[in-house]
Amino acid sequence: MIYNPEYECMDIETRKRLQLARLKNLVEKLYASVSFYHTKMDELGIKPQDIHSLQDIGNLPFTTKDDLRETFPYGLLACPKSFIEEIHMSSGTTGIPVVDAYTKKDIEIWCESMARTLAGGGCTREDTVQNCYGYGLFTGGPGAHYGARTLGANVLPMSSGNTARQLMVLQNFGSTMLTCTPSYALYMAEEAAEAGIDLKKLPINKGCFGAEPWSENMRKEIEARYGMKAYDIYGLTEIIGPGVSFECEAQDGLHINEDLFYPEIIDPVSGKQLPDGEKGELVFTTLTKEGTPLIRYRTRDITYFIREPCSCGRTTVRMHRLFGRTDDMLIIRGVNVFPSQIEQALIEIEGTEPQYLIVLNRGESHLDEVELQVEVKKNFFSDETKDLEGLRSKIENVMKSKLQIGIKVKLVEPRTIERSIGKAKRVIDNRKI
Ligand code: DLL
Repeated sequence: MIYNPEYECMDIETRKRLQLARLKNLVEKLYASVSFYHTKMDELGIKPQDIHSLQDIGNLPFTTKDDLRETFPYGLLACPKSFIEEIHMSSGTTGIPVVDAYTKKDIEIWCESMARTLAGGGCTREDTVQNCYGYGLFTGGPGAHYGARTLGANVLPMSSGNTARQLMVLQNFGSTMLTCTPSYALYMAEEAAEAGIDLKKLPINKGCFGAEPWSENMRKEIEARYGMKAYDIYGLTEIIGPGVSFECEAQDGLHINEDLFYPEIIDPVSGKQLPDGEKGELVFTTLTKEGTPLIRYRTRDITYFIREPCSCGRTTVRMHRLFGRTDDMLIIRGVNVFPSQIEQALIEIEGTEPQYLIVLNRGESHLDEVELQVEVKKNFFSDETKDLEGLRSKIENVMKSKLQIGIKVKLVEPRTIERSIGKAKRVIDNRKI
């Protein structure tokens, strides 16, 4: 279902005109009201009236995570503080967290963008949404909640964790849609199997998963275990939370709500815009926000744009599911490695689960050493050491050929890698650099 065909299926030229009008408005407002942007634009010698076309956005300054941290918590507020009705914060795994402050209108924008998102995954007012994203400062729980309410669906505000209770609710409340991180969806499925619950026999038939990297293999695994369609959804606290982009029934790229969040792809080193189809860093300008609007925010997420028409009828640009982050990129003995590449390589190896942990150490020779812990499928975990040894060296060979570096593989028993109820932790970096 398309929640808002007027905007989602808008003629492309009409949308461009709308984006330009919104951009001009935003730049004028921020130049006048936020000293951070006023100073940055002055430094670059650009005035609001210099924006004549969408291409001119390339002359505007970027905003970075460091800028947000330096102005923490209210430095980028573009309205009186009394207009703020809700505040959210990133999980802030490193350093000071980033803040999104929402006015009434911002919450409405969030409701709209999340209604589009859940509708993309097939949600209607007939659905019962079991929402197991965390509620609180994290945007996942409240975002999915707002979207489900806007669609008129029934929402179960579970939050994350307490898996036994999640399964009890799943069995008894007729939940038809699941919203949580993909790793938690898999964990719940494992617990269900352990408890003898056949998820495929329950009404649950679709889910919207995001907030962390996941692979096609994880999608297949979730779809098979639940008997459902699993959709990728993307967003970040700084821009609105979840609701920035989402998959439709075609499951072929994520539609960006580009009338609300203007996207660009840039070369992360030179900062230059890249042509469609080229992989680079995703950048967003929030076109309609009031509380903490951002110009050209560098997400550090890596993807490329797909402009070909989509079979669903939406005309919005799509982004390929994320390839990783510029800052999650590991540099191992000088080679750039993304955890997602390791995951992608693992899926091709029979006998392994998509559960892994990358442990980095700097050895006595001062060389980086990588240990990849991989869970072996239950039925593969035998006492035959030679079978396991064969699997281990196969994984090492595949990694060597895909990543161009040698890594040590350690096979671990099923369900020994710690599961998370929120975002999964895939890397432990013990290197002291
Ligand atoms: O994770 C918002 C969200 C909640 C998105 C629920 C989807 C579902 P943050 O905590 O600010 O916000 O983290 C944002 O998470 O820049 C990406 O690196 C990563 N991320 C989000 N969605 C995906 C996804 C929420 N579908 C950061 N695939 C982003 C891969 C994702 N990574």
